[in-house]
Amino acid sequence: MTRYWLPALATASATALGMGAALAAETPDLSDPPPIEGETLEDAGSHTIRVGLGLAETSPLYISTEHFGEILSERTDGRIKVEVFPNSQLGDDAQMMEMLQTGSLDMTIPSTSPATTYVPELAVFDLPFLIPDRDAAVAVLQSDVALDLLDEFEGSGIKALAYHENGFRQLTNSEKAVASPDDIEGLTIRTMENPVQLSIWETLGASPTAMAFGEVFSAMEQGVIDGQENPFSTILTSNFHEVQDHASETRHVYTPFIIMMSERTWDTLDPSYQELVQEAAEQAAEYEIQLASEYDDWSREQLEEHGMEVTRLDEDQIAAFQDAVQPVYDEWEDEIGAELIEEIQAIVDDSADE
Ligand code: TK8
Repeated sequence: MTRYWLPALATASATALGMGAALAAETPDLSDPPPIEGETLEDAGSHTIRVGLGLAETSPLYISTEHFGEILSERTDGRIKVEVFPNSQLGDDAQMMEMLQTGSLDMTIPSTSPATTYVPELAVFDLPFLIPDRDAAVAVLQSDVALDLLDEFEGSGIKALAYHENGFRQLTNSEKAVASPDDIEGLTIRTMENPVQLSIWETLGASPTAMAFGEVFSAMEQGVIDGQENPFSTILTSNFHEVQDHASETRHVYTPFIIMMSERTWDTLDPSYQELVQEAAEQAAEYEIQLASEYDDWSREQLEEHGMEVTRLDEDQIAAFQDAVQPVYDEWEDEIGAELIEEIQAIVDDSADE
C-alpha cells in the first residue's frame, strides 16, 4: 500500500505515527493548537478511548485524531489514552455509529451523510453546491444553526462533539474525462449511504449505487462501479488513482465529518474529563480543518503526478452542473426544511460579504 504524506506536514504526520525525528527537519508551517487551560486532574480515573475511522492513517482525519489523543494525554498526565483504528477495520460509518450506541466502541468520526439516520436535518449538507468555498464552510460549521444540529443527537446514545472537515467532493471514474453533465450519462457511480446523494447522481443521469466507503476500492478494481466521489485527499490517501484514470474538479458537495462519542463512554467520564474531551475535540477540529485545506490542492497535484487526468471546470461548466441538479432542491426542500436551507444560505452569503 503506497502512503502519501504532504511534505510540509511530514513532521506532524511522522510524530502522529511515532516515526520519530527522521522527518523533523521539514518545517510544518501549521502552529499547534494552544494547550487547554486549567487544572490537571488527579481523581477522575484512567480511560482508554478507542476511536474507529473509515480513512487511512495518512488522512488529515487520522492525523488530527492522533493530535486529539496527544492533547488529552498531555492534559491528564496520561490518564486518558486514545487509540485510533483507521481503514474501516472496526466497521464502516454506519456500523461504527451503531457500536457507539451499544457502547462497544468509544468514538468515531463519520461523514454527516450516513448520520442523517439519526438527525435527518443533517441532509442539508448533502445538497449540491450549497457551500461554495472554505470560508463559507467554516462560517457554517461554526454557526449556531449547525451546532444546534449536533444537539439533536441527544437521546440517540451518541454524543456529537464537534464538526471536522471531510471536504469538497470531486468525481472520479475509470471511463472518460467528465466536463459536463452529459458526460455522466450511464456511468455507475458509488454514493454514500444517503438518499440525497443518490438523488444527485440519478438527476445527473448516472446509475448510482450506495455503498460503504470501505468497499469502494475493490468495487472499482473489479469494475463493479465506474466511479465515486470524494475529496482529493481521500482519493489520494485511499489510492483510488490506482484504479481510476479520470478526476473532475466538480466540488459538487461539501461534506463535514462529526466527531462523536458513545454516550455510555461519555457517562463514565468525570464531568471535568467531559469538559476536557469537549475542548480537545474542538481544538482537534480546528487543526483538522487547517490540515484538510492544506491537503486539498497538494493531493490534486500528487494525483496528477501519478498520472491521473484531472479535468478542471471553469465557472460556466460548474454552472451547467449546478443547473442540472436544481431538481434535487425541489425534491428535498420539504423533507430537509426550507427554513434550515435558507438559514444556511444566509450564512454563506454573509461570509462572502466579509
Ligand atoms: C470515511 C467516509 C468517507 C466518505 C465516504 O469513513 O463515504 O465517501 O466521504 O470518507 O466518511
